[in-house]
Amino acid sequence: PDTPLDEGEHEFTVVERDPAGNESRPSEPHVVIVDTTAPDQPVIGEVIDDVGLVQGPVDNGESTDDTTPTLVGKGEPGDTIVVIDNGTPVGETQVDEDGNWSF
Ligand SMILES: [Ca+2]
Repeated sequence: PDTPLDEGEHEFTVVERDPAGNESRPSEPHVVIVDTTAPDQPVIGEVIDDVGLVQGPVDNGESTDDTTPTLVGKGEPGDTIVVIDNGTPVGETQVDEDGNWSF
C-alpha cells in the first residue's frame, strides 16, 4: 500500500481484470493484523531455588546455592520472554495461554 496500514486487522482480497475489462470474482480473503505496540513492561514474579537444604523463593539481592534457579512471571499469552543475565541474553521462553511463563 502507498499509505501505511493502520494498526489492527486488515482483510485483503484481490480482483483480476483483463484488457477487455472483464473482472474476476474476488479472491478468498487474507487477513493480516498490524501490531506496532510494544508489550507492557514485564515483571519477574519469583526466582525459585530447588537445591540443597534451603529451598524456595530467592528474594531480590539474596544468595542461593541453586546454579539453575527457576524464574517465573506473568505476560501476554503468546509473547516471548527474553531472559537477560548481566546484560547478556541467556534464553527465551513463551508466555502460556494462562499468561504464565517460567524459565
Ligand atoms: Ca538452595
